[in-house]
Amino acid sequence: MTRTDFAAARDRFAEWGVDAEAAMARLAAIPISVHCWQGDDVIGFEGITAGSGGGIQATGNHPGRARTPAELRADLDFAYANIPGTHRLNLHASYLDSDETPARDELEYRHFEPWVAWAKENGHGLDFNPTFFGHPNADDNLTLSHPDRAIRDFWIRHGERCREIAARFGQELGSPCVNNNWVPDGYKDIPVDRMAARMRLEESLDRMFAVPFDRAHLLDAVESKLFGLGVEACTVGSHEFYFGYATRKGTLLCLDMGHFHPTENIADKLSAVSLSVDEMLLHVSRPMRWDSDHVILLNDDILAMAQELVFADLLGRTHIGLDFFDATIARTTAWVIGTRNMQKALLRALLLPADLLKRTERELNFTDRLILTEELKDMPHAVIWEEFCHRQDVPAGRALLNTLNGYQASVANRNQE
Ligand code: RNT
Ligand code: ZN
Repeated sequence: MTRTDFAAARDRFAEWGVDAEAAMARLAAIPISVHCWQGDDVIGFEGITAGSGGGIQATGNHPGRARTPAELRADLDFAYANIPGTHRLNLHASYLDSDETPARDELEYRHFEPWVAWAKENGHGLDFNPTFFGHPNADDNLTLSHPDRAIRDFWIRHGERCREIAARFGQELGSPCVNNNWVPDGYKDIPVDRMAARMRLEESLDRMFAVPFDRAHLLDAVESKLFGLGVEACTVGSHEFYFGYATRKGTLLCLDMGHFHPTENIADKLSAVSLSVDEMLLHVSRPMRWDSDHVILLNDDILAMAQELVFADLLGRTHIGLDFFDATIARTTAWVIGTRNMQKALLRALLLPADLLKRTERELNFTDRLILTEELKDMPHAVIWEEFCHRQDVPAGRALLNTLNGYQASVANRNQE
């Protein structure tokens, strides 16, 4: 690509009243919260090798899985170096970096200090998640809604410890830490007392969230789900449950793209939810037939969602997190391609003439709306993207292929015993 290519593309956008420079500047300022768990198939560093549990599953056995926090950080460093912009890391509580082996309800900030040091050094904000799965106390796929009070109390304590840790992350890094709560709770077969389960979940959450924290340090989020493996009949924390909870209690609502019926898209939900909830968290994912968490593609779902964020002016109160895990391909490549796809989708949205498009709809001119949305698909977005990568000093095209494969070759001999 030459400078002339870029200048020509920029002029074509300008003909539509779109400022490509401004679009790139906005994109550069949008942090994506990259999820640690793509790097090691959701296993974590507690020494439990049983796998993730809770109805979520990374499938595949590609060589190179990170086995230690140091390896995971090295992989992340590589990934970030190939993603334009400055981004956050989304950690799960099971990813502690410590010689100690604390129980989940004994976790403390010090068990995560190396992550904070690394984040400070690299300018990454940190987000956090209690880990309510992959643990003997979650074997029934019941945690915060478990009928046994002792088990509920254990998970409430875990949630409390995680809020303390997350708040400290936010304080240390000078950027609020989004602490997202997803519990696997549900029933394989048709329950007869959904109400009791939901009341227990609500009560546990209330206790967990009882201590107030400064919103400059900690933002609590809750994540709903439709169903999971082993909990096909009922999920206690359904969309209605958490939408209501977040609205009433003032937490963030996390919308995961894989957690709805297959023909629903959260692109349609964002504007609706945003009228009741102040801030939202996204888990950008790609469900295939079920909540399969495939690496996100630059497909219609992602494009529609990004367009909603831009057109409805929701970027300022939406935290964009990723949630996919594929172990059949190079894990660092999955991070890089998935995150770049989220950014490409945002860039395309930022390069649309929003006012012009909105006007056609206001004027009920659906014909022009159709002409414009379809014609604009052929605009030279790729040229702007390549220029953006170039300015941010990250590779694109064939250079990216070589870089990604070169790194994978360097980790492929990691022994997975
Ligand atoms: C599970 C949820 C949840 C997890 C992560 C690992 O269905 O999407 O967000 O994927 O917490
Ligand atoms: Zn999720």
